[in-house]
Amino acid sequence: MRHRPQSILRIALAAGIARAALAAPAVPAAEARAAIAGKVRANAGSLGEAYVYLDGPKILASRSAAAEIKQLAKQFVPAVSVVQVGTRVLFPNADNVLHNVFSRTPGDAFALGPLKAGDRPAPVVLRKPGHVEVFCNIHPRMRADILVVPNAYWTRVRPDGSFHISGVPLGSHRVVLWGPTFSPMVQRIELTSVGATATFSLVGAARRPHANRDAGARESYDE
Ligand SMILES: [Cu+2]
Repeated sequence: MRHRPQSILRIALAAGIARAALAAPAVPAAEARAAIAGKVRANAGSLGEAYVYLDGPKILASRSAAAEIKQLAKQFVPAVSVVQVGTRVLFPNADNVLHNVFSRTPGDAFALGPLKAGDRPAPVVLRKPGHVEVFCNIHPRMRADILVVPNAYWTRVRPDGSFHISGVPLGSHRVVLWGPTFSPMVQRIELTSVGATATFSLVGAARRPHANRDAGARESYDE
């Protein structure tokens, strides 16, 4: 039985590998994370509504994630929303007049058709990250801005210009500053275990005029 010692060796090796596998933790160690802190400089009182998010891989929102933008007093309420990709967005008509809600934003376009007072149309699922512009076919002044973010790493900038996103995996990230009234700004940061800082300046930045429904100005995003 010339091959027997080899078999024993193989078994021993296999046992060794099995032991090594058993010794390894069954669950990989938690991914190292840290916080991104930052500041948006703006002229006093001019910051308005602003958000910071991390551009990167799409992570769908949980199935239960939902947001509501109602039609009330011939306006969309709220006028600005941030939702994670995959979120169901409801557009109930809380007015006594007819509305007709639609978006032509590529990748997230929809048309709900005529909505009577009290109608609650089926939710719209927004699948493409970016800035989605929503209008009403009947009332040209009605407008809603939705920022569809690719993942859960986003926050609203505080009135003093500071922001903080915690629990972010270490590595290189594209930090985006977005608001409905200015062009988005992007900054790349390297997040280490001690954290990272991102600073944006809106001082002197051009205000973005609100596009009407035909202009459809739009940013591009990596996917
Ligand atoms: Cu309307």
